Amino acid sequence: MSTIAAISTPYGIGGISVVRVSGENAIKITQKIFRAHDGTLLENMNGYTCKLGNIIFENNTLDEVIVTVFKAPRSYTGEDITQISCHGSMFITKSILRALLSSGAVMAGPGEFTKRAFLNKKISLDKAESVMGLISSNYEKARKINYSAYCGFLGQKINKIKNKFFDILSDLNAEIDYSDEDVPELDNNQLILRLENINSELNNLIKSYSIGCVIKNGLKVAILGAPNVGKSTLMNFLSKKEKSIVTDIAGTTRDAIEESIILNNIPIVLIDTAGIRETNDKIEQIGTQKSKEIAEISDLILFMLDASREITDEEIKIINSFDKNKILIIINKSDINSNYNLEKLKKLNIKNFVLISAKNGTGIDNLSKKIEEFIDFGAFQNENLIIMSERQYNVLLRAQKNLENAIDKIKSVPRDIFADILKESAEILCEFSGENLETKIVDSVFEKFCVGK
Ligand SMILES: Nc1nc2c(ncn2[C@@H]2O[C@H](COP(=O)(O)OP(=O)(O)OP(=O)(O)O)[C@@H](O)[C@H]2O)c(=O)[nH]1
Ligand SMILES: [Mg+2]
Repeated sequence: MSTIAAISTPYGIGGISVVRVSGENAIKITQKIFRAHDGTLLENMNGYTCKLGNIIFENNTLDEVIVTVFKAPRSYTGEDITQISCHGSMFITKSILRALLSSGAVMAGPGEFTKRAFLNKKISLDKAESVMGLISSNYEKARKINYSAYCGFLGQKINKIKNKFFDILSDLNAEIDYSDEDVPELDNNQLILRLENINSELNNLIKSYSIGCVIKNGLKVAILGAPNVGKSTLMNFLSKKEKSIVTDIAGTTRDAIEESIILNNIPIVLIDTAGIRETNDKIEQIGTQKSKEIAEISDLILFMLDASREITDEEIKIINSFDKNKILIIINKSDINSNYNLEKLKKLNIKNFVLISAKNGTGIDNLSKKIEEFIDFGAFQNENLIIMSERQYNVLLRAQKNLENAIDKIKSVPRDIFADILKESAEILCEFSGENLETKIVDSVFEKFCVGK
């Protein structure tokens, strides 16, 4: 395999930058451009040690650096690695990379270091995916879940499920192989119970993906309502920015305005929309239509009413046109006189109401509590077992489908065929950690990584 090199730190100015080299000739290639101050040759260094020296290329001393050496197989990739820590100027860092490429290294592709770690069996594919998740974690919950996956909790859970499959398969094989002898036949109901138990464990993991998606991409929350109820005021309060224009003129917001926020450790993509109403204004008509479309694709609709007046028939009609399971009614302007008619609101058949003042922040704690309840984090107390990757989710779905097929057929097919179907489920589960996977699927995982990781 070729020897690869890439800049592993972010593009920009920093205290230091790191250029990483991995492969059979990593030490030889780095040596071509490095002179240690004490004359030590890199090949004579032990793994996990470093030397101070100069990078010299085409008779030009580029920088004073520290080179750290890792020797195969005790390195991130499992290959020989050198890491050059230089002064953190983009010009210096790029010059060192160029010197390495001129000396025999090739430019690393996205995620190629981690891909080599996987191919050299240093890490499983699910762990590699968690590395990517860790790098992109930008708040505590995401870090925690990705770190659990990185520590292997998910992988261990999958192994436990796989072992349950293998136990059943070995009992089935004993029954098939010794059918003429005194081995008692397995009771179908007992078998079904054992398989249902596996199915429920798979199901918990599969269900956790909805939370995983929220953690990864944020919950899409649209603020909807009639003009002038205070939607943009709420957007600005929650985003702590003057993101949307606020005026007392109905129809101020004409287009959807989006902002990512973290509310009580919940990542949210908040969308302020144009007030919905029947109007002859062409721009407002388009805005109203757009608001309705956004409502359709959002995970949660915050439908805002004005506490100083009764709900209108038009508002009732709009609320009734949406999926009620994803509506939270916000009654805004609680700081002024409340004239909303609770009896009328109760008839809407929506369980969740929150009284707030977007202007002074009253009730916002309650609002974030309601959003948390909506996501139902409580159902997934075990943060070590949340699926964040679409690939892993699809592996689990396929394994489950196969298992359900096996349960369906338990009484109608011969035992050896039944055992084959079950074996297939176990084999599908092996893909979770990357065993038995086609190269193109492995490649597609690493293509999403950044270069240098
Ligand atoms: N008293 C009080 N006034 C509020 C509150 N929230 C918003 N307002 C006022 O209501 C008016 C309309 O606020 P906006 O946030 O622009 O309302 P909107 O729903 O975005 O309106 P459109 O963009 O026209 O659909 C402004 O004068 C706000 O200052 C509140 O909680 N209390
Ligand atoms: Mg507005």
